[in-house]
Amino acid sequence: MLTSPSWIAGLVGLCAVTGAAQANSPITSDSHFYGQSPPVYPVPTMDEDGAWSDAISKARELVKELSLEEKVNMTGGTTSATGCSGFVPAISRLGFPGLCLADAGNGVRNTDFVSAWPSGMHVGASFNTELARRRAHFMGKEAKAKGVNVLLGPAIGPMGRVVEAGRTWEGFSIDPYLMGDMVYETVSGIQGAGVIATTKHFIAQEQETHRLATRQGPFQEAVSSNIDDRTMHEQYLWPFYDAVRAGTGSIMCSFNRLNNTYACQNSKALNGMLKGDLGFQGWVMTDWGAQHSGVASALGGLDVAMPSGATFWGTQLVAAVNNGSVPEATLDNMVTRILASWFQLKQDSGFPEPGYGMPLDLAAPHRIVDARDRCSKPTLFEGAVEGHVLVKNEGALPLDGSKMKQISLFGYSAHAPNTNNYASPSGSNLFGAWSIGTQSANITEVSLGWRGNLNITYADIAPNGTIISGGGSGATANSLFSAPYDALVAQAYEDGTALYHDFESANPQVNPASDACIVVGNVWATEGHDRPNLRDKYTDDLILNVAKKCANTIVVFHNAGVRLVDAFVDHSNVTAIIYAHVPGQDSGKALISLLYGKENFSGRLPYTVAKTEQDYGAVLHPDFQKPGETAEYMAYPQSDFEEGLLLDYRHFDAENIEPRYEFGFGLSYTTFEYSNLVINKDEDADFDKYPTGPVSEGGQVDLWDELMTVTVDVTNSGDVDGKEVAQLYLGIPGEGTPIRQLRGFQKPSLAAGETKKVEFKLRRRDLSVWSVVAQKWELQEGEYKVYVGRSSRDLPLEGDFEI
Ligand SMILES: *[C@@H]1O[C@H](CO)[C@@H](O)[C@H](O)[C@H]1NC(C)=O
Ligand SMILES: *[C@@H]1O[C@H](CO)[C@@H](O)[C@H](O)[C@H]1NC(C)=O
Ligand SMILES: *[C@@H]1O[C@H](CO)[C@@H](O)[C@H](O)[C@H]1NC(C)=O
Ligand SMILES: *[C@@H]1O[C@H](CO)[C@@H](O)[C@H](O)[C@H]1NC(C)=O
Ligand SMILES: *[C@@H]1O[C@H](CO)[C@@H](O)[C@H](O)[C@H]1NC(C)=O
Ligand SMILES: *[C@@H]1O[C@H](CO)[C@@H](O)[C@H](O)[C@H]1NC(C)=O
Ligand SMILES: *[C@@H]1O[C@H](CO)[C@@H](O)[C@H](O)[C@H]1NC(C)=O
Ligand SMILES: CC(=O)N[C@H]1CO[C@H](CO)[C@@H](O)[C@@H]1O
Repeated sequence: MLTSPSWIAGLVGLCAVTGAAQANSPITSDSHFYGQSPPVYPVPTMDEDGAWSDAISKARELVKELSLEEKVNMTGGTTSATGCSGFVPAISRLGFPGLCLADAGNGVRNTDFVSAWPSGMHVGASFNTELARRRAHFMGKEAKAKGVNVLLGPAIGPMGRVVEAGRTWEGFSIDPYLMGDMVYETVSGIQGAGVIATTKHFIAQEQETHRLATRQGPFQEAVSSNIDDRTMHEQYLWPFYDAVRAGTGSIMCSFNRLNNTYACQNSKALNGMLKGDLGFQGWVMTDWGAQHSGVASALGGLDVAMPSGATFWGTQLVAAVNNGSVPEATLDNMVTRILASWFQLKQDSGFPEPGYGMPLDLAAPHRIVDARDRCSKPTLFEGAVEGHVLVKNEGALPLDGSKMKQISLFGYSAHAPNTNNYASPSGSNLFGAWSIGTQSANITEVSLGWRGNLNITYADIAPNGTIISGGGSGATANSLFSAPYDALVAQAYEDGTALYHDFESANPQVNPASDACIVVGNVWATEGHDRPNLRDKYTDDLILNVAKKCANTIVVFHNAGVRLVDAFVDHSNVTAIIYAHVPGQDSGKALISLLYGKENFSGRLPYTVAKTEQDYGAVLHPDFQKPGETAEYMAYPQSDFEEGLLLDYRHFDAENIEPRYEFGFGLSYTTFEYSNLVINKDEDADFDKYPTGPVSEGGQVDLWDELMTVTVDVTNSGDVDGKEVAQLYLGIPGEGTPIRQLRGFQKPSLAAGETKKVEFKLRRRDLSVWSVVAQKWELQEGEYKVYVGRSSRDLPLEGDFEI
């Protein structure tokens, strides 16, 4: 994947961590920095007059009272007598109680009496921003009740560049527009409940393989994501604009290097893009252990080192301020940002003691803090329902309970796991596992061996029961949950349906009297490992073995990532296929309601399902060291984002590859018709080529100006009520622009026969491309194409306009 041999030669020098900042050198040519990050110093100051002005002045007053040691203390985590994942130390004499930081973006983890929310990918599949906001609000409320000041989520990176990546399920979608809308609502919801959101990981950590540097054994730096400026803005930075616009109080920098400089000391990324161009007012904290330097990270825009400042800061930062290597004003800025977020979220009054409901040892007697709000139940349920995507239905669904004499249920993922023990050593329950053991020879075992320094065996499915989230720090802790089997038993009981089940055999017997056979498999993914496969033979065979004997075989996957289906999709006895994603605690209840038509499927794929692995191109696997590479290369792994903007459906469109199921696709129990496309320029909209407004949170303020309005009529043309995801794609003129890009979606609820007018607002950013020369978002001259319809490939309405 190397594009330049000179790169290897320069690596050692480039990768060396320099202590002192380079002077503000004028940047004349982008190409000068190929594979490197340009220096951007100093750290921007905060915006005195913006939405944070009160909080900033209160924070400044407090900072004046602090000694140098106290200030430095706040820039590093400390241990605490709580189960919080991280802790910013208190300054008790001034009434600052410290901050409890806890995992993560799908609910508070590592504790009891909280809810397991649908995971990010499930929320993305719902295409429902209102639901995303409600979920975030209740997640924030639970965090607050537990005394969690800072929730370590949402995750919008990885975005899903690498199809096999292990953490993609934590984020909403590979599409930047969908990701951006969802993170805006999520940050707003969490912070609306009084808790600081941590949008992570900044930036371009797209694979688990080589995400960490190794200092034991063969020396190795973390992978470097090498990204051109335009791709950075239009893909990876895009949703961070939305998160900052929503006022995210904190941002977590990532493990990887970016253009060969560690993300947590990358001055171009932190000072230049985040605190400069995007106008971010909060604080940047490291991922756990992602700090790699002292002076360089302080000058490069980092504010807090987690889990501890002792490695690079602490007494050394005190020394660096005393000898002038780090200006005291820079330290003041770091501490002001932390305290300002605390004031901004009004945590200085009425907030529980940090870590109040986060016991250190869940297995020992402890204070019971039930954080769950009864009012959140409909949100948990609807959240679970709306992330299910029905992709095949040959008359099998909905099931009519009165006609079901007998149903057979198969698959290791249909039942609850053997244990659900949140007091387990992994600090969570099964879903907190970082890898899962393989207890059966039938489970594909893959040694990642030469793929990286990870030498682990890793199962691509979770064989011990259903999954409601993926694993690692984004896993959820659940107080209880509904597995498919549990919910089906309740339904069968009502209907008097006989239930046959076998969760063990790979080739189960099928009672020929079965009216339907449901096979439930899963796709396991977790932080720390990329996935070995997009399909596993064990589950494919199980499905085929059932389909051989059952004319009505319904396949369900709980999938924490893309799952291919071509081994069985065309089998005439496979009558329905459902991507159930990672639905959280109401999993079984939601699935059974959908199967029986009490609810309608309304989820759409937030990614593309290919026919074969190869169709994804070079981004299928993580980049990894190839056998035979030089030792030098092995020490400095490189990942060149050469595909640029052509990810997922943009790639399939550009290469004219027919996907199995395209981005945005999903079936319903009803049908929808589109008509009446109207495209209007808004009155007094300003079509200057570049935005001219000042920078506020989320970049130049006029990036968000609405310039165009598109309306269409959507009709429910079927016999039952349902929700449609109406999608708008733009073909933006100009060089290097993808054929179509999502730039609007709406989810109207339509009674049978009903028609509604759906409106899409196109903002300046939606119509712009990032100009590398102007370093601004630029409107394009020429003809813009507008497509509206049901998915990225089913677009019955077309129009255009000129700028
Ligand atoms: C990374 O390098 C590319 C190629 O020179 C450049 O376009 C881009 O701006 C750089 N980005 C960062 C964050 O350093
Ligand atoms: C720094 O924080 C630690 C707790 O982590 C505390 O024991 C110590 O007193 C603090 N030092 C100062 C100077 O505030
Ligand atoms: C200042 O102190 C820091 C931290 O101990 C050290 O890394 C740096 O080299 C010192 N700089 C000078 C100019 O003495
Ligand atoms: C799965 O079950 C087996 C035996 O029943 C056990 O050894 C293994 O630890 C379990 N794995 C997980 C992740 O719970
Ligand atoms: C990985 O571990 C296994 C057993 O633990 C060992 O046999 C194998 O050689 C290791 N592979 C590599 C590439 O280190
Ligand atoms: C594994 O598969 C073999 C044959 O493919 C079968 O005989 C055996 O029962 C299976 N084991 C389990 C635990 O499913
Ligand atoms: C479909 O299922 C029926 C049993 O109901 C079986 O007889 C038939 O062979 C199956 N079809 C295929 C293609 O396996
Ligand atoms: C919520 C909703 O719209 N439910 C409808 C889904 O479709 C069934 C028929 O399959 C209707 O009965 C429900 O009213």
